Amino acid sequence: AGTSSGLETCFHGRHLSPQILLGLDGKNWGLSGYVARDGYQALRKILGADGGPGMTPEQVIAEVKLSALRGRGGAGFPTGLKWSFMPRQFPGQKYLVCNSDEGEPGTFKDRDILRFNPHIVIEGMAIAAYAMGISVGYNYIHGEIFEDYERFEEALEEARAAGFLGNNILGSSFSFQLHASHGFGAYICGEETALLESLEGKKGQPRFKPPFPASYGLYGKPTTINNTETFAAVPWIIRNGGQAYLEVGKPNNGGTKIYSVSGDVALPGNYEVPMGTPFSKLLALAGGMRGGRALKAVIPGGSSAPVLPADIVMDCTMDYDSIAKAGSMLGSGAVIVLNDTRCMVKSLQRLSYFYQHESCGQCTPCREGTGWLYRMVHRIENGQGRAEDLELLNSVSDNIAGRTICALGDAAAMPVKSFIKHFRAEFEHHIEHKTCMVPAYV
Ligand code: L3W
Ligand code: SF4
Repeated sequence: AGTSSGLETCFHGRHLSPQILLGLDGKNWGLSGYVARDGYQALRKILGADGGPGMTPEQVIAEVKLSALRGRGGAGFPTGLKWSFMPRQFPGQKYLVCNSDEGEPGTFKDRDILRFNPHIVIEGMAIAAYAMGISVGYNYIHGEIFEDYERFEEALEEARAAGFLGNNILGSSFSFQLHASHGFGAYICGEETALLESLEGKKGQPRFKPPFPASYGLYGKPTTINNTETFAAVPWIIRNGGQAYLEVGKPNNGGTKIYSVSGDVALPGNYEVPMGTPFSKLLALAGGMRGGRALKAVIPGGSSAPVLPADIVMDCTMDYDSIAKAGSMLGSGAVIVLNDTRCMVKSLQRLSYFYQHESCGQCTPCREGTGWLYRMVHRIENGQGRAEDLELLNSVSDNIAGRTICALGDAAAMPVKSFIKHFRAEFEHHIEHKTCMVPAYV
């Protein structure tokens, strides 16, 4: 195992130093390659299998807290804090779950981690399980990616055979059984409680929160769920210390982050850069604007994040706090770049179609509201808009946001409000002149 299959030809990871998450050059993804890159040293360290004193679970959590690692799935929740929610003395089964159900439009980072560096996720999960006293874990992998799923299964076999998973890991008293689970491709199964329902074999529909999974998770048991990229950051933190990871990034935003850069750039792909990297530098790394066109707007954190006009985003650094201050979200780190030929009405129409299609239909504001949003944007795009439509769009969005079981409702509403706020003239032109004001697509 390790260098088989033609998947490597798809590798498009580029990075500034240090590179922590994606593995070297997309080659030798297997155990030997990972071990040569210091793989499983962190697991040896915490278990004292490197000849050192080992680390207590509390010490592991303290390092993760110090690192300022924040959840890479979209919410940016502090990882060490989440781990400390897990009840230590719970008498029954507890679970660890990795959310690899990457479905956010524009996001394609987790599949590259699974494809090029699967053992880093396994090691990160084993360390997390040790820190929280968990003996069983699952990696829920998006249902529409097949080769990456099979590769992860292969990596699991390698890790079990080498004694990094299973009973009495590396001769210690710590045991951890890790399994892969293949999802079914629905976007909503990336929402953590819908994912749990799906993992239990039920229809993937979100649950009310609270209770949070930390107290009522898989099969009703305490469960910690983290994103793939979050787990992948953990081995480096344990090897090098939380302080070192923090210093790679900026205060409250530790380490590196993978940005999936897509749209009108010359070199779309995954870029791992330190937190706090200026947006302009990330854009340059992605080859700049394709064809030398002007930058019009950027969706900085996946389709759920509000759009930012060029002048605002060019002043941002790529981290949770800077993007939030600018009025958007870093989200999952999907950076969608739009040039000056992109029609913002058409762009919003595509996003709105996605959310009305992916709504699970459980709550009325989302089920009905996302359909309303799509139909209104569709009619504006098609020259049938009405003068009152923009206020109606804002009103429907306000009546969805904050009134639903899960964040999909907010995610559908936020882009609408931001597109109208920043590009109102384009919407008004469509309504008044029944045509588009921007030049043709390139
Ligand atoms: C215990 C408390 N646990 C919060 C836990 C909670 C969760 C995490 C964050 O949405 C966002 C959304 C999408 N006791 C707790 C607690 N927790 N308070 O902390 O929770 P929350 O509710 O802030 O976020 P969320 O529901 O996980 C995620 C955005 O991400 N997004 C979506 C991306 C989708 C993908 C994908 O394709 N898989 O990445 C992108 O921006 O809109 O805002 O674990 O349990 N008191
Ligand atoms: Fe389902 Fe939408 Fe309600 Fe989420 S907000 S539970 S996706 S209907």
